[in-house]
Amino acid sequence: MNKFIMYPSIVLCCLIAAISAAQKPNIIVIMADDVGYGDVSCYGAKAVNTPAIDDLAANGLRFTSGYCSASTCTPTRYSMLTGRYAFRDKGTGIAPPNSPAIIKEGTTTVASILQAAGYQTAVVGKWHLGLGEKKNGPDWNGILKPGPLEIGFDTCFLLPTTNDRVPQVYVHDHRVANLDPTDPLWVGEKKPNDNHPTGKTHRDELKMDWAYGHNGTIHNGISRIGFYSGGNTARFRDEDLADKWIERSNEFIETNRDKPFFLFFASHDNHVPRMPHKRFQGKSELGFRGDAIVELDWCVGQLMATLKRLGLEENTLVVFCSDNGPVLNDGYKDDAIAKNGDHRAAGVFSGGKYSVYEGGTRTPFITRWPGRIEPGTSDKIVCTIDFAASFAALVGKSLASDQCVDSFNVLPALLGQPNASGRQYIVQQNNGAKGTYAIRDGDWKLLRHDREKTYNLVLTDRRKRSPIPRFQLFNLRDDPAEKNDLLEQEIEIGERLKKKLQAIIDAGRSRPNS
Ligand code: NG6
Ligand code: CA
Repeated sequence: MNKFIMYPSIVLCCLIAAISAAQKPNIIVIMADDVGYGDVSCYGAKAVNTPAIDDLAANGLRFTSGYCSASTCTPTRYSMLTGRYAFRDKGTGIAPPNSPAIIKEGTTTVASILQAAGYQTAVVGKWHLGLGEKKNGPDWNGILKPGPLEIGFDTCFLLPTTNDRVPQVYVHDHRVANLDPTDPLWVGEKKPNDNHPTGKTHRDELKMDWAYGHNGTIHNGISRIGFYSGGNTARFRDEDLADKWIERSNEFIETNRDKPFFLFFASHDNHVPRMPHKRFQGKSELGFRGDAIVELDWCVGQLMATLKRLGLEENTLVVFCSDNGPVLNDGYKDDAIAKNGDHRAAGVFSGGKYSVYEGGTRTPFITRWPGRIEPGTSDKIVCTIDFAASFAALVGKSLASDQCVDSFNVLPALLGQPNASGRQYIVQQNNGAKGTYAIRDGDWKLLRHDREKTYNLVLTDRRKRSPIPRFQLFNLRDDPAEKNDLLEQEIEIGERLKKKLQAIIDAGRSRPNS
């Protein structure tokens, strides 16, 4: 007897499974680097034009209260992947060149949740979450493990840290790509020998000078944080990064066009050193800082064109976000301040990168899914830390109470569903577990600086820190720029928020136990 007649229910089950697998939407998270609220034209920029990002917004949902969870890179990325506030865990601050893997092997992440739901998962671009065992750090000439593949990614193609840190090599899955074993790669904190040229000793030869820090090993005419030697066949040019990210992303998307996939596209634009490809140089009024945003926009356009070409647009949720707010001078003399004119990189907000004023974490945030997301604008509070719980809900997975403990399911808000509430509150932090926090609850915002002084203006040199009180209280509806401290007037609100923030810190979690 024909097997299909014998086991009709099995056949039916398989069919249903196949159909639902096909219907699971692909997910692409595009995370920009150091791009502020006002840095793209659909959020008000005039001196830089971003047609592809504007197109996402015109055909998707543009959030006016979209956040990343920290105002520096490593903690935002840590929280985005793990769904945990980075301040809960030591070692989550800006990672140095030889940082071991910060996220422990086997941790539940956005990637592992989607992988378990049948997705093919990839990260392409800037990693900055460390590689290798805690004890030894990255084994640059051997197997770079643990890394993304140990926390749910099927494949990765990475810039290991940020490009102002050594080394300038790609990591493909567990290895440095194109490494010649006869020319081993060495990475360290001190000069390998007295003759090693650095930004200090060979400053006149640099194609872009450093302003502070960034005066270690020179590669491609730019000196960096840290030192390295060898690995010459593996080294890339800064100008080619964006093209490489697109090439590898396109390959991944094409290979997996018939399966559900998750792509974390981690652009390096516009982090320093800003060195966009020649074809983007001079394409904004802001110098290389703006030109790098134009390069990012080109990448967004390329990804969208690939989806269109493969007929995947209707079945792909695209999320555009940033890892922290803007900074102008971040250690290189690239004229970002001189050419800024009246451009407001953080929009109407105060602060920027490194700060817990709104400019540090309130960033462009757009979701797009044709047919599922009604185009428009949303004022709901959403955060990159919510991807884990929200995408889990999207693919029908539930989270155990000890998984992704600060990630809220804001899927209805991300999809713009009527009556969706988004978050009621969000905790903001600057870097690692150092005690600089803010909590936004509705329209109220309390800032708490336990240790560090803050950076008041995006335009200032970040070394010029100005002291501010330990606590400040603002009403964001009336005072989005956080200029009018109401702590002394609104004593009850201030006390309530101080307690709420402390309770969230003490509880070790913030998603209610379900
Ligand atoms: C800082 C660097 C800055 C940048 C930042 C990380 C100096 C003086 N400053 O320590 O240039 O690299 O770290 O940026 O070295 S992030 O976006 O990756 O968090
Ligand atoms: Ca960043």
